[in-house]
Amino acid sequence: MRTVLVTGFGPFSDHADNPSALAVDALAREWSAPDGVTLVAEALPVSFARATARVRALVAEHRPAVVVGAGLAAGRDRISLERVALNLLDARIPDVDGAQPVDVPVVPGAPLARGTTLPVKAALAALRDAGLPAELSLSAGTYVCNAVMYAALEAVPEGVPAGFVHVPPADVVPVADVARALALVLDTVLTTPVDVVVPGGRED
Ligand code: PCA
Repeated sequence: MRTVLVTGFGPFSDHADNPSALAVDALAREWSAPDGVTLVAEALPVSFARATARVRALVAEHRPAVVVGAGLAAGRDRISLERVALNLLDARIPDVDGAQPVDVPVVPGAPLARGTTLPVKAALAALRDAGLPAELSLSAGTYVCNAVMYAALEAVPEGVPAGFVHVPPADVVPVADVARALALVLDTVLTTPVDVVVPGGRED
């Protein structure tokens, strides 16, 4: 049995209903996992300390074959497949525990960046083929989502794909579409563990 770990995030700031947790709930109800695959889905607290500890504990407990995190990016209008987690925290607002780290690393002494190990270009093609608004993103930011992506990439053994998906507010992309996108990301990584090599760079 292979386990797939998918996390969302609970409420924070003025986002009482975090669409990432709602989409992960919908995924857990609706995704038909391939034979031999089980899904572990959980909403994490928007707390630097507790969310990173929890994702590490979930990886240690379940030894997942795939890890996909999801979180809200309120300013984006597309489902964003994150390419890079930074070993840098710079919180614009305090987390739900009141912590507001500024210019400190997620993991002291560790490399500045870790790249996703999800096949994000293959996943992007699958999302676009399904008519979903999607893009690659070069940074998961410097808040709790980035910390969780960095921690997950550090926690998994070599060869276990892990990464992060940022999702727009529910009035921009409906939760059902986000759930469908997460299912497509999982289906892609389970069938295409090595990414396709197609240009993904942009003129920003
Ligand atoms: N979005 C925030 C933290 C939790 C969430 O859903 C972020 O992008 O860091």
